[in-house]
Amino acid sequence: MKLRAQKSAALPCSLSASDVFSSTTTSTAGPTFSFVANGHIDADIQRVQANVKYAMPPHLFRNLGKGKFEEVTKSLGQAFASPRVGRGAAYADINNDGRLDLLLSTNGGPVYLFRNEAQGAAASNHSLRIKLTGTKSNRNGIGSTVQLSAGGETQTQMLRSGSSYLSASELVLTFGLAHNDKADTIEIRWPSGQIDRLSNAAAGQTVTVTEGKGITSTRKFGKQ
Ligand SMILES: [Ca+2]
Repeated sequence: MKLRAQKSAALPCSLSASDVFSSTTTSTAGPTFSFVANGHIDADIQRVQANVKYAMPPHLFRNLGKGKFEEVTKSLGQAFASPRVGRGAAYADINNDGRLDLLLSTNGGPVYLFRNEAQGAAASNHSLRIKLTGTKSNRNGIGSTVQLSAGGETQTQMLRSGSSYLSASELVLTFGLAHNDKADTIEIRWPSGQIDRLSNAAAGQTVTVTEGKGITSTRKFGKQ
C-alpha cells in the first residue's frame, strides 16, 4: 500500500494504497483500514508538556482480522505521515476506481486530499461498493447494517452519517474483496427491520440496492 500526496492551494495530497480502506469497517479478515487525524487542541501545549506537540502525525491502522491491527502510517510516505494539526477526516471514492480516498482538514491550515493509488500486485485487488436507497427506511439508508461474505471471509459495515469532527463521508459502503471477483452473499438489515439478501454480486462496480427490491442499478468502476 502506498499513499502519495500532491498539494495544491489548499487541497490535496495523495495517498497511494493497494487496498481500499474504511474508517467504519469491522471485519473478520480482509484489507480494511482505520484512519485517525491527530493534533492537540492547545497551540502552546509544549510550554506545559514538553513531550506533547501541537502538530502530530496521523495514524492509519490496517485491520489484520481477529481484533488485531497494525500501524502502517510511515509506510505511506512522509507526505502522508507529516505532523499536522488535524481536526476532521472524511472519505469517498473521488475518482470511481473502487478505492476510498481520504480528506483531512487542519486547524487554520490547508485541507489535504489523499488519493488512494494501487501499486504493484495490489493493483489487482477487487472491491465492491454498495449504495442504499430506503423506501420504508430513510431514503439514504443511514443506520443500515451490511454483512458481506466473499471467499469465506465476512465483513460488516454500518452506514453512518458521519464519524469525525464536523465531517461527513459519502453515503456509500466500500468493501475490499482482495482477490475475490464477487461477493458470495450480502445481507442488508434496514432500520425498518426489512432484511434483503443478495448473492453473487460481481466486484468492480457500485450497486444501488433499493429496500425490498434488491439491486436496482449498477455502475462499473473506471467511469467517472
Ligand atoms: Ca478512489
